[in-house]
Amino acid sequence: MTKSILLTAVAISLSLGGAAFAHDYKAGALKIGHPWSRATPGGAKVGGGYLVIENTGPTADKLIAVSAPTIAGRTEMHEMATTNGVMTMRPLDSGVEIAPGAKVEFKPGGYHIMFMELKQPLKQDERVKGTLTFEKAGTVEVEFKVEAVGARGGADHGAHKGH
Ligand SMILES: [Cu+2]
Repeated sequence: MTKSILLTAVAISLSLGGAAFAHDYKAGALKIGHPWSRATPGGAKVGGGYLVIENTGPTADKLIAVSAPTIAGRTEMHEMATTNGVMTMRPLDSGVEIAPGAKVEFKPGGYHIMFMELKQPLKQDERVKGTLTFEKAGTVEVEFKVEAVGARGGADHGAHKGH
């Protein structure tokens, strides 16, 4: 069953300049806050993507796909967790639900977006175009702001070396 989807993606404050500005998007009742990524070393084949999704509406929605074809051959959603002291990561194949009133954070060490098969290194201060697809809210175009290599640092992506 295909429904036509009314989508509103509103980019706010993108034109203010300066490195530290947050940027936000809207898709129906969903608020998408500050998509960002991290600069990658030259040979890296994967990069991370992070953002916050808040559901201000009365019904649940689900992030079912992310893509960024200009930089990545494919893009997945993953969950990072520590089990018995070992960092592991698993693909979130069925997507990530955002319950009514909930705020889901994609951040280093937790849920994250993985840009795989990188076509070029991600450079600090670049903006990377991506598309988020929600079950109900439809598709939303966003830009991931590339921050410094160690942004919100930590050894959180060590487990990705095996990708
Ligand atoms: Cu991952």
